[in-house]
Amino acid sequence: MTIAVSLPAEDKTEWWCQMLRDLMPDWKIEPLDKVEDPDAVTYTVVWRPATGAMTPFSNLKAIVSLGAGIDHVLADKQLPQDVPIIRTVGTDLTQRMKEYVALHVLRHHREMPAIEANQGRKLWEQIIVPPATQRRVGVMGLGNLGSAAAELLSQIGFPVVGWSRSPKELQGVQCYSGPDGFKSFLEGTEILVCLLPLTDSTRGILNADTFNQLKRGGSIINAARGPHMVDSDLIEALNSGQIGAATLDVFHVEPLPDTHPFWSNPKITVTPHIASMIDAPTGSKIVAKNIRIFEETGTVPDLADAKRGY
Ligand code: NDP
Ligand code: OXD
Repeated sequence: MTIAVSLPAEDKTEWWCQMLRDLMPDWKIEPLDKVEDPDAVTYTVVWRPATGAMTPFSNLKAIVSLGAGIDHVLADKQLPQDVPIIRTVGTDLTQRMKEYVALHVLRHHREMPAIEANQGRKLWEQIIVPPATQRRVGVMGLGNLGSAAAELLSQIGFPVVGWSRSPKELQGVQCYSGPDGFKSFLEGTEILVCLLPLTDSTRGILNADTFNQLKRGGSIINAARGPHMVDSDLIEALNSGQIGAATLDVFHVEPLPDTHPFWSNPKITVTPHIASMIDAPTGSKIVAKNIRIFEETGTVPDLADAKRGY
């Protein structure tokens, strides 16, 4: 009974191994690249595993994604087929994302990027913004994270619209769904927040066509995945003024290469994929609980649907 753990950084892998060993003393917990007996591995716990990392394990019962998204697991073209994938989610993850979204929506709403730039020029310009009640915010994705963020924004006072694949009802949020609802969702939206999973249907969804349907001068917050964004379309929309500013937490390549134009664009705020990270002390408890339940019942509530892609 071995659990193989893999994160891109060795020290992080060791940190998670240690936390899981404390919680699961009956299990052998090993870094994935140091596994002694591949046939004994029944679970892997991974964040961005290397291609083919899981092929040696012929007795896998489930793969645990150290995060809400499973795109980083599905990206492995040699992934063993039909092995269930368990997401790692929970109240900490949702709370952190709510904080990030509220912070950046309010930052754009209150024109903080312009005010901060003015400080550098010692410029006393009183920028008067409308109250939140007159600024429509759109949230793409109404799952664990999007629905919690949308409800919080509504409580702050914004008129909030949300968009998901299937129809939803959320307190204080006008909900749209599917490709048919996309146009109405975007129309009149001034601050667009992306909290979609990365799938074949959502890749590149933050593009010129989407930007052109927003209210001119609006803002984009992408806290989902880098490949949702067509980078060149964003730069063009910022140059033309169709988009006023953007906050980006996720990128096609992470860490964002230092030659990437986003770093130096004054209209873009870059954050290093920290909107909502699961830390080992909290996350290991969720992982241990999920593995225990999966062992007992063969399923868990946080099972992803690999065919759907999230
Ligand atoms: P969920 O799976 O709980 O929710 C996904 C939502 O997206 C659902 O509402 C779903 O619709 C909707 N959706 C999926 N496909 C489409 C589509 N084609 N059109 C319209 N709506 C669609 O995900 P989470 O809320 O837990 O997480 C969302 C994403 O956030 C993760 O996949 C991850 O990429 C990202 N993330 C980023 C973090 C960061 O730190 N930057 C931290 C954690 C997550 P329906 O409800 O109908 O199924
Ligand atoms: C996640 C993330 O998917 O941190 O949980 O990006």
